[in-house]
Amino acid sequence: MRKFAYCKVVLATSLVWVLLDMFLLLYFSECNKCDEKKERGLPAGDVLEPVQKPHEGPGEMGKPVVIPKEDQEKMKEMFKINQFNLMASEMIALNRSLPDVRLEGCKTKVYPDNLPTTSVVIVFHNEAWSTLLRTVHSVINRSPRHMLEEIVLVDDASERDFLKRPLESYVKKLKVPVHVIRMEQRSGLIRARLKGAAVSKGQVITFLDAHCECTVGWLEPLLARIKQDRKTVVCPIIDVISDDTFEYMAGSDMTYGGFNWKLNFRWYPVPQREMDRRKGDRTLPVRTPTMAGGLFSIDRDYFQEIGTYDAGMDIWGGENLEISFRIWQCGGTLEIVTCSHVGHVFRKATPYTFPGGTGQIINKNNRRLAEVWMDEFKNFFYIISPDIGRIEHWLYCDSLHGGMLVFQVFSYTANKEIRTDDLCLDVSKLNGPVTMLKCHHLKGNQLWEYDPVKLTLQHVNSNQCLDKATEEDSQVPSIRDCSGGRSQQWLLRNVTLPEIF
Ligand SMILES: [Mn+2]
Repeated sequence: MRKFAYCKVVLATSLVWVLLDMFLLLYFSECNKCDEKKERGLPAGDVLEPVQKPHEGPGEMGKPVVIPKEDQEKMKEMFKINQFNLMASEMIALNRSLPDVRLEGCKTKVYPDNLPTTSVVIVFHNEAWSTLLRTVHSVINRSPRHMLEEIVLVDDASERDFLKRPLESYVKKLKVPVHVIRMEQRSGLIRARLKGAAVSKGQVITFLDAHCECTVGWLEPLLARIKQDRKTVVCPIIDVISDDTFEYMAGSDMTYGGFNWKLNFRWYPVPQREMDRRKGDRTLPVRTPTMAGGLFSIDRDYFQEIGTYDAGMDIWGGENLEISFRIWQCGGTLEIVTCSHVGHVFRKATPYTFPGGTGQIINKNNRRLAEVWMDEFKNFFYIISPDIGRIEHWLYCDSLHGGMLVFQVFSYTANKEIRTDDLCLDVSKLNGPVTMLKCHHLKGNQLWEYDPVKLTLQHVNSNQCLDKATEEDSQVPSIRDCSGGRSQQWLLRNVTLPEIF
């Protein structure tokens, strides 16, 4: 009887131990998710949320967030604050998982151990908590610790309270030094970036926007390229984070940066010559004429040597082309490193307000850009934007549309296209009206021969001449049999072009 009771005690205590073991085991295996739980907190509260399993939960693996019907009204209200779906952003973990969107050939590349360190400089103005901190966490979680010197957050005079004390105490707890620097008054992107660069210590300075997410392996190829050649300024491929759903969508390695004569930054397909130069290897960096501006890495000393940014530029606009022209004209190289992917929330409208309005600031910045870096090419800019300053009309058509005078400026290019921005004058049938189609550079229906004596523009494929729009049949010019009449005479106003033309 006593023996039986003894057995019961042993059995009961072992059961307790087994349960305790199981409890401990479960507790510690869950613990890697404890940090995640902490990081999901918004500044306002310590609301306990269920621990997310990785790759589940809203927005994990870069999946789109769907807002339930009943919250749609509130969602629309919140959208206005930052011009992106703030409600969706706040539902997503600050350290959400993302897919590995790199080309297969990138995943197996090996980089040297002794890469330079980088400081990551992020300028923000009234940024949302969730997007700003998601940027910071993605940098920390996806950068090798020994390459990351620090993160410098430069506050360009934000008004929101949570970006003051709460931000400072939050970043203090992170495992990488994060410094918050304040501009005393609204200074604009350039001056804020320069201040961030000045206080940072890494050999390389990496600028990021305040609503980005870095993906696995983003940093190593950027730093490796700068180590190879310190005069190379490098940009990652900029992936798209949807402003509506926060879905993560891989950007293309087949587009690079250019600009039009209004001095707007534009994406264009990577030309064949650049594919040939890389012998078809898409994992090699692409030389790009310009950068989008928000995301790039540059060697600290080289940044000084080229004179950094034009500090006379206000708020933003034009600074990305300015630094692109500066780099190329000061003996450097600008590249998109196709093995590096960073996501960015692209917005349809700017949430920022500027003294004097956005238009004026961008015009002023663009004038500085044109005057400093473009030599005679600046004429293209002034011609195409006559409201900006010295008005000088060159090949233009004026047409009346609903009582409003519309100026359109076309350039007759060395390839014999009649072009405005990236659209070309195209005609596809005899006696047909002209249309504007994307320039294909294959001549065909976009090839025009100008006769400087007869003043005609002959459409080569059809042998017909460009003729003025007639009152009765159309609003736009057409091609008709060449008659030598006045309605087929076109004056090309010249701009002085440099020797290379
Ligand atoms: Mn941005």
